[in-house]
Formats: sequence, C-alpha cells, structure tokens
Amino acid sequence: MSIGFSMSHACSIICVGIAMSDVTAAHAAGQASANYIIPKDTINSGVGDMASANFVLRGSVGDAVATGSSVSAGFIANAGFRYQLDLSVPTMVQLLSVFSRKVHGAAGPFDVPVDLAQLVTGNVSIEPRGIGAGHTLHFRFDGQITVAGNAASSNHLMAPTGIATTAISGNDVIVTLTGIPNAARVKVDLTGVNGSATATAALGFLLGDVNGNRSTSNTDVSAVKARAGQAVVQENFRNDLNASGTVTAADVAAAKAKSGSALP
Ligand SMILES: [Ca+2]
Repeated sequence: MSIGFSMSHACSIICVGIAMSDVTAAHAAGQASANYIIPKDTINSGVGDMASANFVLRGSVGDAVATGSSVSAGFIANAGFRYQLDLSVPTMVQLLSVFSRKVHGAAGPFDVPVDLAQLVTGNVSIEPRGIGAGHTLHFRFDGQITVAGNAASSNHLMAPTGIATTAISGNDVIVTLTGIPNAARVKVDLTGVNGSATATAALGFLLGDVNGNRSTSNTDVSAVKARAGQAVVQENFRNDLNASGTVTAADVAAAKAKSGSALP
C-alpha cells in the first residue's frame, strides 16, 4: 500500500510518495505515537495515493519540530533530517438518508426522499420529475466526506443502466445519473466512500407519477392540472415536472403524454 506524504523542508513544500513497506516502525501499530526510520532512498517524488491515508511531514535540518498536529510522531531519516508527522485518516461514515434533489429555478431545491428499505423490485420511491441534465441523488452520511468513492447504477434485471458519477458536498456524496430511461427501476451502489463505506439505494424514475403509486394515470394528470399556475413550494413541487419553478401547462402536457405508463 502506498501512502501520500507532503513534506515541508527548509520552508518549501514538496510532495513525496513512500510505500508502507519502506517505513520501519519502531513501535507496534495502533499506538498514539511511534518512532519510524525512513531510509532516504525510499522517499520518491510523486503524488501520494489520495484514496488512502494522508500524511504531512514538517520540519527541516536543525529546526524544532513544528506543532499543531493532532496525531504526530517524530521521524528520523537516514540523512539525519527530523520531521513531524501529521496523520489524518478519512472519517469512517455511515449513511443517514438518500434523496433525489432537483433545483426548481428560483424556487430552489426540492427533495424526494428515497425509502431505503425497498429493494429495486419492491415498492420503490418515485422520482416523477424529468431527468433534465441528469438525476441527482444525495447520499447523506453522518460525517464529512473526503473521498467520494464510486457509484454504479443497474436496473431491476441487474443490468447496468445509465452513467453514474460522484461528487462531494459536505456530508453528501452526490450521484449524478445520466442516460436513465423513463419508467425505470434503478439501484445505485456506492463503494469506497471515505475509502471504505458502502451504500445502496433503489428508486423508480417515472415521469408524471406525482402520487408515487408507480404508474402515471389520469389521477396524476388531474393532480398536476389542479396546481397549474402555482409557484413551487414543498406541497406541490412534485407537480413541477420540468423543474421550472412554476407548475404550468407544460407540466400538465408532460403528465398527459405519459399517462398509461408504469414501472416494470
Ligand atoms: Ca400515479
């Protein structure tokens, strides 16, 4: 395993990479601090593996070791340099919730919560709004996300569907799904969040199914029609199918065009 080091030496910052096997630990793992010997020829230029732990080495010849690290250890390289190690390990996180978010113009973002108890073949939550530039699923965790990890999307037949990409926003991993067809059951699997956490969510994408019963019918069309002309608020945002910020005739027409459709 490689670990990344950033080294401040004589007031300059350089990045070095070093393999774990090159570090000689004088103390057992798990201790709050330890002394290590780093043979000088084992420090190589390069960018560290950001998916693993990050270390910062600070100090210079003859300098006192810098302070301020939360976890630190003295280092002695064979050349006689002394460094301080700042060790930061990505926070272990657990999933709290998942929701499908769309920004309705000036009205701002509105979220459809995803029932995490449902399998992709079950009574999944429904996103009735159009895909636009992509569906965005927020996977909300209980701590700061520093490594987004990878997402994969599949349908109810376990076949890959669409393209899933990940991004970080605070405690959220945002999965953007593109290329998802209408009337689709989709399962998203996240792996490697902050290095090791995983999460799964399944939902249905069915345009116009504003009452979320997994079929778009005249009932849905009537519901959208009844809210035509309304600015988007929490009570009616599902009816703004094109996420413009107002429920309009275009939304009624979109629902009408899909009337009779259903999830597989
Ligand atoms: Ca419906």
